[in-house]
Amino acid sequence: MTTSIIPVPASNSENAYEQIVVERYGGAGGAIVSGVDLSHDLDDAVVAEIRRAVLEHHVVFFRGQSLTPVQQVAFSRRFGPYSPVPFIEPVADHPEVIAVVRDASEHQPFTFGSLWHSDFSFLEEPPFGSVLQALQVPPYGGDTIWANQYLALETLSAGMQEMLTGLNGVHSARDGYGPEMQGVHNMFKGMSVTTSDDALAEQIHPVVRTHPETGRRCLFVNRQYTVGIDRMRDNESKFLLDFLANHSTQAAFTVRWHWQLGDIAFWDNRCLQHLAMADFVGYRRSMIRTTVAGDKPRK
Ligand SMILES: O=C(O)CCC(=O)C(=O)O
Repeated sequence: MTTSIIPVPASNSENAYEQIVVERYGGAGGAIVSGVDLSHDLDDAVVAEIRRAVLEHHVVFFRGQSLTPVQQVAFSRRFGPYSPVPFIEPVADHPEVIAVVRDASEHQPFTFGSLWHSDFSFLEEPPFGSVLQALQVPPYGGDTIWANQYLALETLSAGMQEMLTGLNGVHSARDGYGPEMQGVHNMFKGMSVTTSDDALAEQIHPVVRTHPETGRRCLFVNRQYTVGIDRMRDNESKFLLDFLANHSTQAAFTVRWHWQLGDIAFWDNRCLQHLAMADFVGYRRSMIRTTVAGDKPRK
């Protein structure tokens, strides 16, 4: 028997926010945070409440911020050191910032990040957070969608959860940044990506991880970077990973954001997957991303 899908209440009045305004946005996660100007140096108390909002809601949205790259780096660093972003050329003069751009001339039905993933889960220490700011948005489309991986785990049967708890996933960048993918990246006109044999390396992470800050358990596999299950045959891995990929990204677990200029999303990669929609042919979409370091996933 599976349990029913009941989104977890995100916060309660005993823990009201005092420094910022936090309004729940989606049923499966997401909150809009207001009452704060991220271009300023933030008090520790404000930073602590933003972190709390991220932990409670998994992804938070700030409207109308318009940060410079330097300000975005300063904001990100309040939540931890910079996480390396191999293969992607950073923005000139801003080594901690990458551009996520789709040019108006690109007509392919996919874009950077359009397969479900948790950012760079192939690293030994995958990032905690990503901060994405909209610099140029299409008149329609171009949304980002996140899927709540606490719900993905909690809605599986006890038997399936028990089996998954004993398993480890094999993560690799090979299908994203292996040399044979260079042709695909060359289609992304506004980005400079260099594929390499380094992408063939593998990392083992638990299929079910315990979030280091909330202590809650969630699924930690994704379509883009989880290439196998440790100690399983290929056909067994594929069967299980296909099931988990479909289960973990079902609509009931998702929250979707339609971008406006100056919006910022700050999300927790440890308990979310996400993807970008490529449904705005003929228009340019331009974002900048900073990435906050995380730690080695543990059971
Ligand atoms: O452009 C987006 O909406 C998301 C980009 C993405 O997937 C990423 O930065 O990891």
